[in-house]
Amino acid sequence: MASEPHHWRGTEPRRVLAPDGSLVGDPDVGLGPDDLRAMLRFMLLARRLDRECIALQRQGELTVYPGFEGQEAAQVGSAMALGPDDFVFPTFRELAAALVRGVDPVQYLAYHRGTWHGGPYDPRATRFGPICIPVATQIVHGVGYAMGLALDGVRACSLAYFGDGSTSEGDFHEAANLAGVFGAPTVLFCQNNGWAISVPTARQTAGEIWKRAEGYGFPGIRVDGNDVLAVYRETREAAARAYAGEGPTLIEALTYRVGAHSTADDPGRYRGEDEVSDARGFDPIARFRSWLLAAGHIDDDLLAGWEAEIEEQVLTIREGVIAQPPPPVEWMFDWTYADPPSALAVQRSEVLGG
Ligand SMILES: Cc1ncc(C[n+]2csc(CCOP(=O)(O)OP(=O)(O)O)c2C)c(N)n1
Ligand SMILES: [Mg+2]
Repeated sequence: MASEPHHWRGTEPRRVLAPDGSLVGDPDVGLGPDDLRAMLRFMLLARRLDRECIALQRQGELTVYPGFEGQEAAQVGSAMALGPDDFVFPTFRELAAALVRGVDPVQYLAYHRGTWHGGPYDPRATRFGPICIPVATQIVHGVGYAMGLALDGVRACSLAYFGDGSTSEGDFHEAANLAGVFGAPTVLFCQNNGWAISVPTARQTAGEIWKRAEGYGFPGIRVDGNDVLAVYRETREAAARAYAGEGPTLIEALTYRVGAHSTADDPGRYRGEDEVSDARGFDPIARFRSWLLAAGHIDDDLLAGWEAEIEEQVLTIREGVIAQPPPPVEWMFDWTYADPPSALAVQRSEVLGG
C-alpha cells in the first residue's frame, strides 16, 4: 500500500469508504442509486474536462489553467450537498463544483481564455460566484453573504471554498471570526490538497486546520476529501446546521493536488514523483467506482456508455471554447476608468487608429 499524503497525518478523518473502496461507515448518506450514479458521472466528466483544459492551454487556446485532478470528490461531494438557494463562493480551482451547480463550462472557461473577467455566467442564476483569484478574499464575501441571508430570514447558507494556503491569510481569520461572532449560516470548506504552489501544508501551519474552528467558537470537522460519500454527508450536515440557525462549520477535506498548481507551474522543482504516485493510490474516482460496482449500482456497460457520452460532451465544450473570439480591444480602455486619464486616451486612439 502506498503511503498516505504527508498532510493527512494526525487526526483520523471521517470516512464512509476506505481508500480501497471497502465500507467503513454507513453508505446511506441520503442519496438514492440515481444520485449516486450522477455523483460518479460528474466526477468522471470533471476529470476528463480538467485534462482537456490543460491540453487547451498547451495548444494556446487558454491563457493559464489551474487543474484540480485528485480533488473531484471534495468538490462534487460538497457541491451536490447544497440546496438550490445556497450560494457558492469559489476560488479559481472549482470547475468540478461549477459543473454540479449547472454553470456552463464554456462561459466559465471564458475567464481562462481571457475573453471575460470571471466568466460571463450569471452568478445569481447558478448560485455560483465569480472565479476568485486573490487568495482567501472569497471567504469574507461568503460570510458577508451568509449574514445577509440571516438578516433577510432566508433559509439558506453560503459555502466558501479555499485551500490550505488560504488559511494563512488574514482574510480567513477575519471571516471565520466574524462568522462565529454573528452565527452566520455558512460552511467554510477547506480543500487541503497538501500544497500552496510550492509550500507544503506543514510549512503553512503547525496545527491541524479543522481544529482552528474551536477558537472561533463553532464546530470543525476533518473529513477524507477523497471519499465523496463522506464529503457529501458532512457538507449536508453543516448546511443543515446553518439552515437551523446553528451557525458556521469549518470542514477540512483532506485531498491531494495530483497535477501542477497551474499550467504556469513546474512541480518537479519542489516535490518528488514518488509522492505523486503514492497519492494516486488514494484516487477518489477509483475508490467510489469500485464501491458502486461492488454494490451493483453500476456495471461496465454503463461506464462504457458514459465514457463515450463524456467524450462527446467534452468535445462540444472544447469547440465552444475555441469559438469564443477575442474581446474587442477597446474594452481594455472602456472598462478600466469612468474618466480615463489623458495618457490612456492617447493609447486608445493609437490602438484604434481614431
Ligand atoms: C492574495 C494573494 N496572494 C498570493 C497569490 C498567488 N497565489 C495564487 S494561488 C496561491 C496558493 C494558494 O494555495 P491554497 O490556498 O492551498 O490553494 P490551492 O492553490 O492549493 O488550491 C498563491 C500564493 C494570490 N493569488 N493572491
Ligand atoms: Mg492547497
